[in-house]
Amino acid sequence: MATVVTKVVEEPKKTVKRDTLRAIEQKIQQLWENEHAFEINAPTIEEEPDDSILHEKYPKHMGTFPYPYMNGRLHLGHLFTISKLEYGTGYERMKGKRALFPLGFHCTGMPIKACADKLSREIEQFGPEFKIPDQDDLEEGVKDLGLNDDNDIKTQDPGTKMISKKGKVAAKSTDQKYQFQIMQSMGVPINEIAKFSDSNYWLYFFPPLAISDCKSIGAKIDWRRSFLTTDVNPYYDSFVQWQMRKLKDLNKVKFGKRYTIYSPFDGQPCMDHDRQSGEGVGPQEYTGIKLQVIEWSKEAQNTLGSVKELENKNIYLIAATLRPETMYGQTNCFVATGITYGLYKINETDVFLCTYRSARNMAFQGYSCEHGVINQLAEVKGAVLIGTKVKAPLSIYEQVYVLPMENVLATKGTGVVTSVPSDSPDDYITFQDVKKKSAYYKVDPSWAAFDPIPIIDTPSYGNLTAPNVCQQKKINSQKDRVQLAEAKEIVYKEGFYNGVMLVGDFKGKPVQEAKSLTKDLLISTGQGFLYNEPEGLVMSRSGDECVVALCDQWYLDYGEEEWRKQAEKCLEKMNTFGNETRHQFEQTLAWLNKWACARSYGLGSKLPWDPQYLVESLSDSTIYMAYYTVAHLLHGGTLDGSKPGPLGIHASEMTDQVWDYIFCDGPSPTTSSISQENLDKLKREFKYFYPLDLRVSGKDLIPNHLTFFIYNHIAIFPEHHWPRGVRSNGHLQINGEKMSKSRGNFMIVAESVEKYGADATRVTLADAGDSIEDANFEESTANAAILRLFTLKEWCEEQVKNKDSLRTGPTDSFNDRVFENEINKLIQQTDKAYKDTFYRDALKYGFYEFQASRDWYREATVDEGMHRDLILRWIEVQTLLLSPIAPHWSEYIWREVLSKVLKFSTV
Ligand code: ANZ
Repeated sequence: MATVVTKVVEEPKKTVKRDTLRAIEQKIQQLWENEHAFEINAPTIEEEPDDSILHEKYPKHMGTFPYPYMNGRLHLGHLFTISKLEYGTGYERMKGKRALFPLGFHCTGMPIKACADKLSREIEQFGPEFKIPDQDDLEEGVKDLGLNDDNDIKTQDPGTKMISKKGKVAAKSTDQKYQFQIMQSMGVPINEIAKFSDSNYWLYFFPPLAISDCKSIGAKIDWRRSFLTTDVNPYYDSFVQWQMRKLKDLNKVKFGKRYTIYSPFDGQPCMDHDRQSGEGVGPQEYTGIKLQVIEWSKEAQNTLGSVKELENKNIYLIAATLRPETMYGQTNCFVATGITYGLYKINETDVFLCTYRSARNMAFQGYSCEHGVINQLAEVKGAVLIGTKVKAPLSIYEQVYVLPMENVLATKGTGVVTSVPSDSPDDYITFQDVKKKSAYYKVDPSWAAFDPIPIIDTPSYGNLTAPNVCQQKKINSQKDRVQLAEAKEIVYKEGFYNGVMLVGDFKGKPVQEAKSLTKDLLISTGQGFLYNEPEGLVMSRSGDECVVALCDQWYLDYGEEEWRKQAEKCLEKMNTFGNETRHQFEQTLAWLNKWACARSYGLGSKLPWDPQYLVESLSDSTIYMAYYTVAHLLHGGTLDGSKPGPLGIHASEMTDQVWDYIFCDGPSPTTSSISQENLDKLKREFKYFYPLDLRVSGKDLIPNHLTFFIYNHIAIFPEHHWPRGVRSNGHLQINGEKMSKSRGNFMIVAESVEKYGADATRVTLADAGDSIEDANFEESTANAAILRLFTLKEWCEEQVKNKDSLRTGPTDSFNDRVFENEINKLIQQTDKAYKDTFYRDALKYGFYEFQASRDWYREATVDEGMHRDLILRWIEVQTLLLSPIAPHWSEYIWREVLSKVLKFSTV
């Protein structure tokens, strides 16, 4: 207690309560450590040889939290999700189960490597002490290095993503533009930073901090089972390789060309976790329409006529469309007068006219002379192109003209829009506008002297859907953007669901069928091609705007019908602790398909059959919960598996046969050097702890990690080992505002423990909210919790000390009976809340209302006095009800105040 006294002297009033609680917490944590309180084992085979009655006789609970990504410290966002599992584990333990909570550390993927590589470049520039010459040089240097202003240190892991996405640890507003500055802001001393240019250094730096952070909060984690991912750990590496080979044997991993979001700068696909922005954005497929130039406008002739490389070439304006079936009704083509277009050499005969952005995408999709290389021959402003005569594929009109449009987006498609006024409200209104004000638009009236052509018949709006809807909605100008957007939605839906083709090769067919038939026709006749681009802006962590590339890839065939059906079956039986989570899973399963599972840059395990690739980070993290069940026996004592664990098994002995035996009920390995006894020990741990009872995570992970987790489990494990529960939570705010480091609204775990202590932090997190909506960590609640826990501790101590002065005899006065009844009722309500994982309710019934019941009793019995047995029972029950949330406090009261003999941690 000496430390407490010194602190009291230094800061007498403010922190004495917190410091008293913290001193207790540290003492309790030491006891837990000494007693190995959270090391949970399966019953040994000697204890119970019969597998079939294991769970019944020795109930268990296994819960996991997505292993955090090791590029920084754990913060309150991590802790919020961890806390849900913590409370659950504490509760299950109290219910007499062997409740296991293991935690590993994720190091797979690009971010750590990317940061380490950036540091290497900065060391080259500034030396290992990072001496920046002056501010101007700094700015220049930033440009040279291609660093991004918004250089966040977003954590990559599933469990942490929810925070980093919202609260960017942006260097921007804090003026930190270099990686070394970001490291400084993370508390790394300047003379240590150079060490981080070795990516391995991160793997040994952050995990011990994460462990001490978790310990400081009192987490019930069995640390013997922890590990690092990637090939630094040969045991985990062997596990991942086994998993990948197994998936391949099951025909779940395939190879082929796929449109993939890709960073040209990084030279590889850019998956969600490698992105600075644009998470969840995928490729959007368009049909590229080739409108061949027949005659340049005068101005275009002047500008381009002299360009040698364009001579004798087929020049096409390229329009991107989502509605290839409407091409029969093209009346003109639109460009924006202000956009600069390029003319790009595609091959020896063809030149495409489009935006640079789209040419860059095309260059990675087979439309350039050399893969990924853009060959621009000339450049021209849209205004110059007006009046150019083109041949529009399939159009009823032989030739049409290029006209101006205001609403063309430079960031979508090719910047060239082919116009079908019969079925596009935007096209119709713009076309009318240009017709009416041809002089204003500097358009020769003959260029716009084309009528909309009826090409699709619809029941509600006839055969000129767009003009009819525009008239109904009284839209007159290109500027009525809101109404135009509404009209567009109506017209698209009506055309797609109810439209029938009136003209062309698929006359009489419904639009739904004609769409892809027309697309195929355009492509097979060379008048069109598939063009993909990201459906929104995607920036890679290296600050590069991503494109869609057609890549040869290994991919997991998620979405394959049989596999998906099984996933749905697994979901049906799973507890999702609320319908929101279930619905999100259902939605994801409906659209999720092929997932590229290999990449060439970063850290990880090699793809066993194609070792030029690494298994990417969302693919090596799907069934590792099973690995926890045996990790301590394989390499307990080291995170990186550098020494064999208690069974003396070497990583090289972990063959596929051995993994199959442990996890998949495979036959006894024929050639294994591991003794049968040890093999059975491993298998027993797995059989006991699996299936996984609960996976807790942020809701962001439902569309990727958590769905992959289901898919992989069902592929690899028999049905009785499929996961039983997933609980997802919302984002954590602090004081009602998004967590954001740049705005100072951010707290790492260590800070919170320092400021409020472990239990008050835990109480506040329990109070923060349980739904899938955003939760809120209120600092005032944390302060109030300190006060409440402290006062209650004092009160309990006092009651126990003076118990002889309390009333004895029968406990049957009216007040006694009401009080007892209240205690019993609140026990039931709290128990239910814990069971349903509604921790705010557990806190409400088991702490706030529980105290109110005592307050009431205290006042009601002013005359008769409180009954000793009831007060002692109340204290005991309070200790138990609060223990999952404030375990240190409870353990202290249990052991030191109530002097219980039985260790509380094993209650
Ligand atoms: C022909 C067509 C016919 C179209 C038709 C629509 C209806 P959404 O659905 O919003 O993704 N478009 C293409 N690039 C554009 C750009 N850079 N700026 C503005 N509009 C552009 O839009 C896709 C449609 O928007 C495309 O399909 C194209 O017009 C237009 F009856 O092509 B459509």
